[in-house]
Amino acid sequence: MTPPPRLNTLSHLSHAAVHYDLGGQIAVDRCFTFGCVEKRDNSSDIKLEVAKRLYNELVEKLGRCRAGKLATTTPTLAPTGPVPCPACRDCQAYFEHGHRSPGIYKLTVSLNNPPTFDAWCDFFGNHGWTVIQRRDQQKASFNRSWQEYQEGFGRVDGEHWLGNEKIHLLTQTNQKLNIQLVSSNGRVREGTWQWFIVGSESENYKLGIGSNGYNGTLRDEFSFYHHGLNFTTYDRDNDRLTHFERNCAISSKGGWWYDTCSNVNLNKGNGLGMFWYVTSERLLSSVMRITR
Ligand SMILES: [Ca+2]
Repeated sequence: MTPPPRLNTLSHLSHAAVHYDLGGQIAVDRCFTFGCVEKRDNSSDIKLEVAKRLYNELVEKLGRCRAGKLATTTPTLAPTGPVPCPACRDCQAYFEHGHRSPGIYKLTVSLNNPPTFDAWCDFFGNHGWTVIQRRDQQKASFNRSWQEYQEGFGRVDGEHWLGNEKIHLLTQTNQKLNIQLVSSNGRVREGTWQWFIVGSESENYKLGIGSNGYNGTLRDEFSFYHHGLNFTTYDRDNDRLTHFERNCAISSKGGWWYDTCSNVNLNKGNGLGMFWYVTSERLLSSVMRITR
């Protein structure tokens, strides 16, 4: 983790605010929150209840900022454990606030347009990972409409798709993607891509995934075959299968980034099974998760 910046003077608070907006670190979080009160306490969108709760503590912190005392201390994560994160944008931000227990966390991707939502966070490899897809029981249907894929479906503590709009918002900053698959013989395969982005709805939630720096035990069929493809559902055909206006999402019974159909499809309908080209074993579970 990059060491948090040191705050010597009040003039550094604006830099701290920018830093916080870009992902945040605990050392600047509190000073930023106080600055937020100063600048925006008449604004309707400020989370006043949070500001009030922290106010007294922040006054003391600001005093230390003014005195330059923060420069003489090393601002680090609290050694006693996780600290509250009222506006964490992703699971990596929770990691930076000391959280290490996998579970459901509330994410706020944008303060100005607050689509606050629940997501499952995993913590490993010095990162907090936001789960965007999980299948294990293969009981939840993934044969869903454009709107359902857009908004997300399922339970975040079970089988689910987080939602294309949320994934789009989360991938506005550079993201890594990790996929883990478990086969019926118990074999675990995984892979991590260093660049992953999902476009906006007007771009048909187009997939961007880079092969550079890929590492894992899965053959990288995902970036090789699926990079640059639009998302398709049974009611929104954006695939490259044009013959007789056929739709890959209908034949595969699930929404995905289809070409003329797929070498990788983790949303394939129940009964058809999740699919990863050249992996002949039956796949029992999958999880897709992202981090900064
Ligand atoms: Ca088609």
